[in-house]
Parts: sequence; structure tokens; C-alpha cells
Amino acid sequence: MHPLAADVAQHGYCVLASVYTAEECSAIRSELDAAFDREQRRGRGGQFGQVFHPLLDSAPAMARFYLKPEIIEVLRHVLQDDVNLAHTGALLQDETREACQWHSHDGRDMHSDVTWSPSRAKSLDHVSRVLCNVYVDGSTDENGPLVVYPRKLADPWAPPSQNQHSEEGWDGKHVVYMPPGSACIFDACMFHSARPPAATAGHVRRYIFGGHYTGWHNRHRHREDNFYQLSSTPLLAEYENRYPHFFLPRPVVEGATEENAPEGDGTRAAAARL
Ligand SMILES: O=C(O)CCC(=O)C(=O)O
Repeated sequence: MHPLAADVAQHGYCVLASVYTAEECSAIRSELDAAFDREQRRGRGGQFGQVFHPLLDSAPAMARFYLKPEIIEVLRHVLQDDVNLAHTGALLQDETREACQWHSHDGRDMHSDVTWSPSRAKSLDHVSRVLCNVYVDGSTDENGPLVVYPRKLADPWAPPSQNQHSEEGWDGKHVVYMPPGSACIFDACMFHSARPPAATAGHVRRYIFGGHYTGWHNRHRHREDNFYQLSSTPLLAEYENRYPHFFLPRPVVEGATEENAPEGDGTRAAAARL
């Protein structure tokens, strides 16, 4: 097994340290700042900072930063399939950001029915959906680190505590420190949070961009899939024309096949889709 895929199976997450160069990070910051200005956004505080969901609505030029071969390669091993990009997003934070509460992205919210179903365990032979967040400015005590509650593939889904707002009761958590330009790939079922920045004044910057990825053959819908948020098909077509290996989820067209779908660098063509 690929060692980073083994990390995901064992702990629910893995880190690709400094997979983006300083030059790339600088270009990414410029694109994100430009989107912030273009849309006249205000503030980089609150629990999540300034959020762009879906990011490619606001910053289509960010598409080119998603096709990082090293990341796609790990995703293929984790998902055991070619890769679908199902959701794109970004967070822009400064020193006014607050603690981010514990949450996961398994499609349900914490207080509804986060319960362990033994029958579900039988079908958990691989991770079905991951987030891959790129920590453009790293994850440090100064800018507020990512904190995760590690989980093995077959671990119970239930969190150790119902307290979303504190680390009390979350024994076994990992504080994930990363240098700038690092990517963290994690199981969408893994609970995670982030501490507030240690610095309360000055120039704290913490930009993240990333997405949700599923295996090509995984057609499970999810509340955060961009398909449900983007109403305009021409917009999706524009991404694909501009970036031929970049595909977003679509409904499967009846009668369509994947036979004529050329294989790319870990993604698959949209032939079987609208
Ligand atoms: O700020 C962070 O590191 C956590 C990001 C997060 O919660 C998310 O992407 O869902």
C-alpha cells in the first residue's frame, strides 16, 4: 500500500508536506485576494474565516492548482479508483479568526444521527470521500493549527464527545502542524477542528483551498457536492474546456458508457456524464 494511503487507513489523514512551492503559494494568494476584492468581501474572521464555496464560481483561475500530480497519485491510492473532484472551496483567515468547532463532512450533522452502525462496517473497505485541503500558509500555533480526531477505517463514526466547542473529552486528538504549501488529505468522516491563532494582532494569514474527492465509480450524492450549488451547466463546460483534465460531478446519463472516456492523469473524462 502507498505509505500515505496507509496513513489515511490507519489514522484518517495524511500530510504531503510543502507540495506547493513558495512561488505557487504566492500565485494562489494573489488569486484568492483578487476574488476577495472582486466580490467586495469583508472580513477574514469568524469561525471559518471568509469562505468561498464553490471556489471556482469566484475564482475560476484556481482550477489549475488542483491538478497536482503528487496529490492525484495519493488520492488514487486512497480512493482505489480514478479521481472525481466533487467540491471546491477556500477559506481566508486572519488574526480575527475564532476557534473552529468540531465537525465532519460525512453528510450528516453532529447532533442528528452520528451513530455507529455495525452493518455499515462491512462495506467500509475503502475511504469513499476525502477532503484535500492545501494549507497555503501552513498550520502553526501562530495562525491556528488544524486539530483532528484520528480514526481508522473501521472505527466507530461516533465522536468521543458531543461538545463541539472544546477539546475537552477529545482525548487522542492530533494537532497537525504543516509548513506552507502542504496538503492534508483526510477521510470526510473524520472529526476535525482548528484552534484560534495565538497572535491576536499583526499580520496573521491562513489561506486554505481544496476540495472533496471521490472515486470515479462512487456516485453517492453529498450535500456539499458543487453539482447541487452550481445551477449553470455552461459554467462547468467552461472549466472543462479551459482545463481538459478537470471534471466536476454530473448526473449519469442513461445509456452513456465510459468506453470512450480517455484516461488522464488520474481523472477520467466526462463522456458518461451530461
Ligand atoms: O481551518 C481548518 O484547518 C479546518 C478547515 C475545515 O474545517 C474544513 O475544511 O472543513
